[in-house]
Amino acid sequence: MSKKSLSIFVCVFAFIIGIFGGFAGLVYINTPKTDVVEISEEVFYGNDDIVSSNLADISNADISIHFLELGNKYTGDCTYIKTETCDILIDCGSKSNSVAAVSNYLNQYVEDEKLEYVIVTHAHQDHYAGFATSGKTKGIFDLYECETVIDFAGTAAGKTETALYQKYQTKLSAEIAAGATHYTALDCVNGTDEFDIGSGYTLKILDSFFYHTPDLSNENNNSVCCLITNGAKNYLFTGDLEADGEAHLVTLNTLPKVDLYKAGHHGSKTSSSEALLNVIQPKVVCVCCCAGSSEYTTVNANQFPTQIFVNNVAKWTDKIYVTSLCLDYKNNKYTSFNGNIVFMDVDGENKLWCSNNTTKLKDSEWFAKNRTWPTT
Ligand SMILES: [Ca+2]
Ligand SMILES: [Zn+2]
Repeated sequence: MSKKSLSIFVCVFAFIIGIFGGFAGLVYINTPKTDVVEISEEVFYGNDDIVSSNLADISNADISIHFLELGNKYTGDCTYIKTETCDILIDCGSKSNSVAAVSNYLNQYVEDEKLEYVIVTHAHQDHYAGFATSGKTKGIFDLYECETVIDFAGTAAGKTETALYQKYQTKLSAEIAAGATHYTALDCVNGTDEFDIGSGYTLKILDSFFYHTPDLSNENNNSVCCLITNGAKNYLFTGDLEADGEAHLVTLNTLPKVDLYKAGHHGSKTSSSEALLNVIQPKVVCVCCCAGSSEYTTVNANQFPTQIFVNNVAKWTDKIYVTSLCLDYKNNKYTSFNGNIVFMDVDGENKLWCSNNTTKLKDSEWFAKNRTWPTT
């Protein structure tokens, strides 16, 4: 064989192997394992079944709540909420380069380049990087007119000297100079804490101990917490609030049972405590994370969503959904878990649409390999 035909042969061979390997990989990722964990139905609390929905329902929904994938392997939060009159954004992580994924998504729904409400829960990169850009990198404040911005009342020690925080303040100041109304969460609880967001819904900024006395050692506890409610339906967002903050939250506020709870702190073992869950008794729980990632720990059970989180939530619901899945952190491989998760109220009915699938966490292949469902 000549050198040329040998190299053509090698190329073609490599191409076929590549196609075959890719196909085998896809089949591997998509094939459900047969040893799915058996679940005893009496574990559950008689939640209404959520109706799986289709994309068209989003435009008919009174409210839609979207938990977004962030375009990289890093865990972070970004929640977009749409009513008939308002576009609301709670956080924009995980990194400044997530803004591309987030804005591509938002632009499908935001018709006037205006976000009526923006909430920045706390000064951690995985929540506010998308607001804290500089130079040519456009952030949320550059791309959208943000009408009302509500952010954290305080930060941990030393935070205000960091470069990211200063970028955030620069962008926020510019947005305020351009006409935005700005409140800290403490301003809200001392003044106006309820905002009419249309479709009969109210955004209520909840009271939290750490607005008044910032947690100087744990930034997560400085999270802005809010409830979206129309009296019948309730949706709770607590940022990365930790168990001690949750204990204060339930004493400072009269919390209702909730239809939807954004898992605190990405499904960490230090949030979604019994004290909170016993009060809110969630029907559906959405986790913003890249599941099974070693970003924060190599201890499997403590990787988001953690085993302790599963144990705590399982008492109330098996309807747990997760945005993204980490395949290989070191080699930058990640994919969708449920994908972009959209929870909706359509004429009083809770509906769910996900860009990848609506498989419950406990029925997933990842769960069978990495978590167990409690049996009592
Ligand atoms: Ca708007
Ligand atoms: Zn976080």
